[in-house]
Amino acid sequence: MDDKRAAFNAIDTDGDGYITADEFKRSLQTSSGKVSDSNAAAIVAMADDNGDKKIDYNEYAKFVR
Ligand SMILES: [Ca+2]
Ligand SMILES: [Ca+2]
Repeated sequence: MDDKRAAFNAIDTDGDGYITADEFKRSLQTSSGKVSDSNAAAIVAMADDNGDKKIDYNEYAKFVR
């Protein structure tokens, strides 16, 4: 398993294959303190190519490249 996939799976805590703003916020909070709902949503929106408010693995891979 490559690092990017491992990182994606670590953020996708319910394992449905999508990172939501909620999951993203939780992952950031553990590593770097407080993140507001709107900040988490803004970051998700940045990576979200197809506008479904979730980040799938392809979008994630493109975002962190
Ligand atoms: Ca998920
Ligand atoms: Ca998406």
